[in-house]
Amino acid sequence: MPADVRAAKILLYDFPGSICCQMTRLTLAEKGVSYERQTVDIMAAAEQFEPWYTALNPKAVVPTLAIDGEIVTDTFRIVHRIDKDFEGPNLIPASADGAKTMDQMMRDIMGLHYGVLLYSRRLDADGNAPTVIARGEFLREQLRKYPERNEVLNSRVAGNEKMQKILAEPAEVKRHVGQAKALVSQLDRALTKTPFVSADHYTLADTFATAALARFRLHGFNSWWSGGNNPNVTAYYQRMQERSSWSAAGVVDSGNERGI
Ligand SMILES: N[C@@H](CCC(=O)N[C@@H](CS)C(=O)NCC(=O)O)C(=O)O
Repeated sequence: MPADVRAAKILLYDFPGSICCQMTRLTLAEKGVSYERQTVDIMAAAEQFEPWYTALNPKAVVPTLAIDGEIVTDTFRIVHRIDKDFEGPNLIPASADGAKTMDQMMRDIMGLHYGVLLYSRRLDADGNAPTVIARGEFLREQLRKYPERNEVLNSRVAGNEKMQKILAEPAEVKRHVGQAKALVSQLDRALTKTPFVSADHYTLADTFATAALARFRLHGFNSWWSGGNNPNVTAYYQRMQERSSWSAAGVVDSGNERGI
């Protein structure tokens, strides 16, 4: 049963530069949903590990959406839920096949390793990423301070070590960057058929594609769709920037790369 848009209190636990939060804010904006935001500082203050937040989101990640107090986690589930529950334009292709293809495209976009894209551009002369090493130390320090948070912190330390391993291996870095570049070509091919990445109207996949392209641009990979490369994406990105949702959602594609 759709919630009453006017009556429901919608609260997004959010971090401005987070790609998943930008996907969610784009969905809320495209759907015309009014909502409040509460920033969870996932960087310096590491608020995602605080017990009040892990009680809402046991994986200690943003975003989390509260709909009249009901907690929804995981970006994929959150954006589908927003589309289902609220009035406004339908953000899913009408046909079952179209909806399936859209979901797959969203999973392809979500499956990229955005951390590798960021830090591969910032390796020192020895091939290390000082920020990633510092983050690992920070996480271990958090673990010493808050042993009761060990489950979630241990998995984050493991993720950090895995990223350090990937960054130390040029072939692995190349593979991950190549996957992101291939996704842009995939979007370009889709855009030869329809003006949006999954249908002839804006869908949830466009929220994912827009946030991903913005992230690639932020990291300096925008040559992938300029100078004649992937021209359909060039025009599409321009159109996405011109939509009111772009500024309403605060999409970040320039400035401080660490604000994510
Ligand atoms: N699968 C999760 C992933 C969410 C996620 O990784 N969020 C990042 C920000 S984009 C985060 O909160 N990171 C916190 C951290 O790394 O400690 C989802 O889709 O909600």
